[in-house]
Amino acid sequence: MPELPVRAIQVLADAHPKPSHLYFQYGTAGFRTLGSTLDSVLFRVGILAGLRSKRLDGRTIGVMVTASHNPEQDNGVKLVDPRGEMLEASWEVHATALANAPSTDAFIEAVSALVQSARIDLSKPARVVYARDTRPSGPALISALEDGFKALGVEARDAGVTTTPILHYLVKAINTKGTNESYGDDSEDGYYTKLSASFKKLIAGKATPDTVVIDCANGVGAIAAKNLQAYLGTSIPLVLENTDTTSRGKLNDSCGADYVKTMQRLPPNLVDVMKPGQRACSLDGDADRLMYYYLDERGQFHMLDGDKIAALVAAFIVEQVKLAGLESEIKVGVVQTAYANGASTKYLEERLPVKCVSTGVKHLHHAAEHYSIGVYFEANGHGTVLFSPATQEILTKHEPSTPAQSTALNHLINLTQLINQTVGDALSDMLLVEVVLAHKSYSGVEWNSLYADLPNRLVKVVVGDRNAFKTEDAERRLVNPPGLQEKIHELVRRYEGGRSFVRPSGTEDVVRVYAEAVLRAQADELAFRVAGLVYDEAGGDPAKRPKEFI
Ligand code: 16G
Ligand code: MG
Repeated sequence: MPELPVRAIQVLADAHPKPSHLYFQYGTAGFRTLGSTLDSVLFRVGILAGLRSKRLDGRTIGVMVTASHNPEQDNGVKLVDPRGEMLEASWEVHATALANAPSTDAFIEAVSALVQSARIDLSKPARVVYARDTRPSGPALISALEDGFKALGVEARDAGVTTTPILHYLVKAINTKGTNESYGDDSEDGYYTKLSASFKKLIAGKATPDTVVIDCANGVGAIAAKNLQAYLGTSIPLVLENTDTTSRGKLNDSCGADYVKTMQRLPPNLVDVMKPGQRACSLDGDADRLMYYYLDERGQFHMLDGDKIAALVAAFIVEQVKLAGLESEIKVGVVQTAYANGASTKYLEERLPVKCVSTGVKHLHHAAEHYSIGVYFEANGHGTVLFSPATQEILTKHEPSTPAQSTALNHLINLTQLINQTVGDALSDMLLVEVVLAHKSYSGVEWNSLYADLPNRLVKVVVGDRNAFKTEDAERRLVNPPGLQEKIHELVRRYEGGRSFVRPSGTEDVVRVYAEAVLRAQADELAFRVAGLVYDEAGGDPAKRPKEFI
């Protein structure tokens, strides 16, 4: 039985000491904080990823270095499991334990304990594929990660600077290579070819889509969008904006999907670019979120968020399943979180099964796996569509009995190729949206009118200890602090169409309050009043109480 290469780990670990005053937590988005503090974390993640691979018999694990939509000075790292999915939840605890061991000796002890408790066979190979986004802190963090690989003897493949969804694609493609479940060629070329070829098939015979403006958030999505554009050729005219990935301070600055969703307005530098009636979309800093919008004839901004994408896509898939004559065999369902606009939930529930789960991709993804075709989107624009293995088999084996059935069946098969089934993917989702719009002959206006969003408001409250807030029922009800939920409920009752919930953030040290109501002013008032309750309950200093917390 081989032993841990303690000496090699020791020497390299000493070169990446843990800052003594910091505590790191592997949360919904992996480790994420100021890039300059993450050196030891990256080294240790290198070792952790290797151990995870050994545990899974040498299957390839992914490591993505990114902080997504966060400001440029932040960075982060997350692990990707062999099927291209988020790291299994039980290993989040191991990640946190390894990251916080105070010294090299304590770290080696923690690694040994993990090897024992997870029964890791050290004689197995360790294989990892890794990538980073465009953040300036990326190269140094990657070299810390590579030291981790070196210490454990990991066979590591550098995927360079690329998007989070492409890294997930690579992981799945590598692990399914040569099997009958092969996901595609394990290269960026394989990814672009797969997306562009299926897109072209899906829009064949339809009018070429109008020009779409893509706000690339000055991030890695700009590089990927440019590559994709070359593969797409003339099938769809794209105009790429916010593509400056080299000037400091530009990443996610007044642009990108998160900016659009939270500010509910155009990125300022698109104001002069967009013409009335024109569609545009924003990617986030690692290109796994997508936010659509358009300006109407009067120049008014209209946002088409993750909920609107879910409504558009789910209705289209249901229609194609019916047309293919597969209604009784294939059940389509939708997964949302409590942040889904109430109007979207109502629209979807009238048409198909809808499930609400806790925030975070892993929860949505797992719930979506329970349907034959599971559509999941968070309101913030992260989402995808999962086709179960049984459904994929039905699609390949089904014998259509009419030309119309055959056409719909082919559309569904091509959708399984177009859609990134490992994780939300802004570029794949953008092409998916354009396919549906082309098939329905919808402009942004018709798409937007599927249902009218209820006015809503999201407020952050800074509290002493966000961990004092505990929720149940997919975060829709607070169980701690005791008595607070009753007070919220009492308030909500007074607002027409009122709904509000409170949950601790998984990525920031705050508590989030969401509220919606039939009228804009009422949604705002409800959000601020609930925020006031939270602030008072959490022991906020009365002198510092924000004045809008009525
Ligand atoms: C992370 C999650 C996203 C979630 C957000 C919530 C992943 C890959 N990303 O970005 O799904 O919506 O966190 O943030 O799981 P919050 O907990 O701060 O509200
Ligand atoms: Mg992201």
